[in-house]
Amino acid sequence: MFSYKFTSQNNIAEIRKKIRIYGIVHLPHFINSETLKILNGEFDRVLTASSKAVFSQKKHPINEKGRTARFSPWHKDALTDFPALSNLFRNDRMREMAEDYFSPHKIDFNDEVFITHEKPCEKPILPWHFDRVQSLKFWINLTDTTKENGAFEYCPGTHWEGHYRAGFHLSQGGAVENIPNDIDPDLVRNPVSIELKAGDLLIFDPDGFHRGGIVQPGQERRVLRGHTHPKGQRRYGDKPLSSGWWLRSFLNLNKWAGHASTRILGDKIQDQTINRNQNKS
Ligand SMILES: O=C(O)CCC(=O)C(=O)O
Ligand SMILES: [Fe+2]
Repeated sequence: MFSYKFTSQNNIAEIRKKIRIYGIVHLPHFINSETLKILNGEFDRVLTASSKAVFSQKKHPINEKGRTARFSPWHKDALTDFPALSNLFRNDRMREMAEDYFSPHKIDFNDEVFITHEKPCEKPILPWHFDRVQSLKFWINLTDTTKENGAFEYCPGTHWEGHYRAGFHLSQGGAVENIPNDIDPDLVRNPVSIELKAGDLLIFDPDGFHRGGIVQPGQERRVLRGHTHPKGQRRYGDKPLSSGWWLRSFLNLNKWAGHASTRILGDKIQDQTINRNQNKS
């Protein structure tokens, strides 16, 4: 069994405390081996089969031979087409953890499940970043996963930095999509490569800095993750006259305030963190 300072018992108060401190919590043995077998079968089907509960099937954006799918466990066909996957991400215990974490704010509990199958590739699965859209993620590897399989990596404690970086950008009148989120490599602190047993549950705040590792020749990585969003939180588009739309307009005085609303940084030490759309590496 793998154990980390952010490993926890299945206890709501302890889970909340570990996510608050580290941005991440590890719950060993969340799924039994019988269910894992069924989930592995549904995993293969969800990437290719046609079902109205699956709303996207694509190549992985970076992992050249990798596949991805997006699935709604709440769609009316979900329970019939993918019963184990749907039941897993409709799980009441998971919901309790998510509600406790965001309380008193309302949530859209696992409104999307993102499924990825990564294959050997020289590039990391994803670069160091934090997510632009706010969420809490429930992550499960369907096979035992080590560094060789491209294990997920996370910098414990950096979720506070990502949280304030995102808030700063938005209050300066930037859009969610344009948040500079691919972290300057010099600013990555104390990364941990999170090796897991199949069926362990990882819950993380993606405001923390994270990336996917490198899948070595002859290896693969099979991942399920449920995305829980705070209800009504800004996404990529801003509707005309919404609060986000006003913040982005010239009426936002922060746009004119220069260094009255920022700290000064010399040109030679500037933060090199860039937005994903500008990242050509
Ligand atoms: O695939 C990975 O290891 C990184 C995943 C990631 O960036 C995310 O789930 O937000
Ligand atoms: Fe991410």
